[in-house]
Amino acid sequence: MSDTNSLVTAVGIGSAGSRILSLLSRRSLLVDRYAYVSCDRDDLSGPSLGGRILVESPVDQKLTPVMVRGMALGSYGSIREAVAGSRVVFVVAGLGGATGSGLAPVVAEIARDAGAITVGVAVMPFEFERKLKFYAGTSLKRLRAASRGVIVIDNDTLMRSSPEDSTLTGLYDAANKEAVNALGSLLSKSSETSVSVGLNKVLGTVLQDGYCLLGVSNSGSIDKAEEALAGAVVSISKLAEAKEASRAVVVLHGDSSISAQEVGLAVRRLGSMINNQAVDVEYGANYSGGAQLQVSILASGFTATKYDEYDPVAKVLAGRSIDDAMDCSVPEGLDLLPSLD
Ligand SMILES: Nc1nc2c(ncn2[C@@H]2O[C@H](COP(=O)(O)OP(=O)(O)OP(=O)(O)O)[C@@H](O)[C@H]2O)c(=O)[nH]1
Ligand SMILES: [Mg+2]
Repeated sequence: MSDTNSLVTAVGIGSAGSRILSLLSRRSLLVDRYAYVSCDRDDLSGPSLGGRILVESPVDQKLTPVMVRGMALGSYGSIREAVAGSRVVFVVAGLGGATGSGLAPVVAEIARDAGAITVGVAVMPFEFERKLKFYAGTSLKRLRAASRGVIVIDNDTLMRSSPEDSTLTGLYDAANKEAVNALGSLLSKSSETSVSVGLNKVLGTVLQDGYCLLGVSNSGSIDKAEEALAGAVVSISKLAEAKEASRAVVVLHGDSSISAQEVGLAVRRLGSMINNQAVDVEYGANYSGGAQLQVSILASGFTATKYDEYDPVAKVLAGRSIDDAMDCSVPEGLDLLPSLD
């Protein structure tokens, strides 16, 4: 890798990706540069920092991921510029809609081809958004294929802390607060109010085979570290077989009363809670929060997740592919036919 590739860039795509990244960019993070890509002008009016790429789209039809990819062909150059010179690129998107699902894998591919270590950050649909599951499932696989690692965040995990009578915007606000506290603590710089995990350790966990899942939970009880840790483990168990985890990072986010003992407890107890004492655990702490303690677990090594069910076609095909396109490929080593000149 050349010395010129030194920046850490984060790209937010579509409505959820732009909103979450814009909130994150207000924190002091190990990210040098921000950029946003969307078909919706509104998504680009929120962020105060960073480049904005508007993909022009017709307003009179419902978009699909395939259409968005087609419309974005003219924006590849701007996307390439936005990620140029990066050592690491985080691609943040909510999957299931047209923009995030269509473009997250494309941006990841462009960043990978520019020589960056590419990490997807995928926010998966709420359980009630059944219609979004298929696009979310297919896009997650494409994003995985185009990235060195993918952090998966389930919207239902993030929703657990919000009251049942929340409005949709209230739900998003609560989910975003949860996601931003967790991701912000994982990627924070070391300061007076935080003991940073460090980018190398986070990447050491994320860049593994399979998927990397984010579990989150809060507690204000007397045993808050134990209770929040257990809740975070439960949230991961809802997505995959927790004992498959091979590496993990635990971060505690709360006020200045978080003790070293509580951090130690979380690190020691995690192995027994997921039934895998061999799991390799890193940790960090952030003291800039409130009395409620948030415990986030980033765990990796999951080969099977509940999202495999989101794409029933792939399940039926079991690794085979449908010959449904007019694309063709020439086997390697075979000279191109003269007629193609
Ligand atoms: N956590 C969180 N999820 C969101 C937010 N906005 C949308 N989502 C979810 O993210 C997924 C994708 O939705 P959007 O981001 O709105 O879709 P998009 O990528 O903008 O795509 P289109 O608008 O369809 O072109 C869905 O499951 C939404 O529920 C948000 O602010 N926070
Ligand atoms: Mg949108």
